Amino acid sequence: KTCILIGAPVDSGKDRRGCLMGPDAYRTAGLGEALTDLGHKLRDMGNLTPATHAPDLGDSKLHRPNETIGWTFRLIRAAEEAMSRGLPIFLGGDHALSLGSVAGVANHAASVGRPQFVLWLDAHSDFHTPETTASGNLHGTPLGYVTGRRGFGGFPEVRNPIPQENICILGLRSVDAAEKLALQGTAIHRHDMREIDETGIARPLAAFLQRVSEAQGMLHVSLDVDFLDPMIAPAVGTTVPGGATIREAHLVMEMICDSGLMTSLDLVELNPFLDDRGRTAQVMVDLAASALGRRVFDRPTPGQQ
Ligand code: DIR
Ligand code: MN
Ligand code: MN
Ligand code: MN
Repeated sequence: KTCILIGAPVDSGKDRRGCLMGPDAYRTAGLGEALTDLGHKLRDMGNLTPATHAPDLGDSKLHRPNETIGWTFRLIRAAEEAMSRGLPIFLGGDHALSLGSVAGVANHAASVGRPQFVLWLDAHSDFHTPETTASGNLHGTPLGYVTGRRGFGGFPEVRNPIPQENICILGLRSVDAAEKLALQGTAIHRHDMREIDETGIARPLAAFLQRVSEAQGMLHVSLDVDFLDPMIAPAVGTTVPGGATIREAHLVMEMICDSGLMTSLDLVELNPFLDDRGRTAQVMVDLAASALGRRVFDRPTPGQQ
């Protein structure tokens, strides 16, 4: 595959600063070398900047909405362009980058006549709108945006909303009341940590990958650092205890790789300012490598053939 690294140092999606250093931390941790070692071709587009936007004057309940709008315009275009040339890996940056990355890849999927699916690996459901968010942090809104929820005035129009049933969220353990209420009325597949404890993480994931495969869909994977347990991934502003273990996370990535379905990837919410000698950046790089072919021995995934 040709992997296209797209640095997206988005830091406007929440008030705690530091995610802007994420793209360079992934490069420093050896993401490019890991991918070329696996036999992939590599293109690094460097770090993007947001499209021209109005200044944020601090007069909104939202945190830096105009800068996030600028990023969304820029990233939609970057995603559309990259999809025709390879497999884009969006190096965040906070999760607000996914308003643009997901909307952009969905436009490409529509242009080639294939359905777009999204796997969301996150402690949070990120299903707010600018109207329902309590924190004012737009990193809590990308799934609301890309499914076509109302309330995103000033943002680019979502030309190809992701159908609810094409979305699967794994790892949930912090869902705000307004999100819970809104999610209850949807067909979004959502699996909380209790379910993962009870059934294992492979079961809901295999079922989802099966649906993507049957529909011959494109698959965007959005990996939020806080999907992982804070013990193994401390470098994120919104840690929630009780997250995925290192082995659960690698299994997810290895199953994604075996499926052959992934067409784009976000690595988001890494805040290198909070890291411990680069270990979280390294875990994220290793997970990306698993998703793109690194393994100990080849074997069929149990339950899939
Ligand atoms: C919270 C945090 N639900 C909010 N969201 C995060 O601000 O809306 N998403 N951290 O990953
Ligand atoms: Mn998130
Ligand atoms: Mn999260
Ligand atoms: Mn499901």
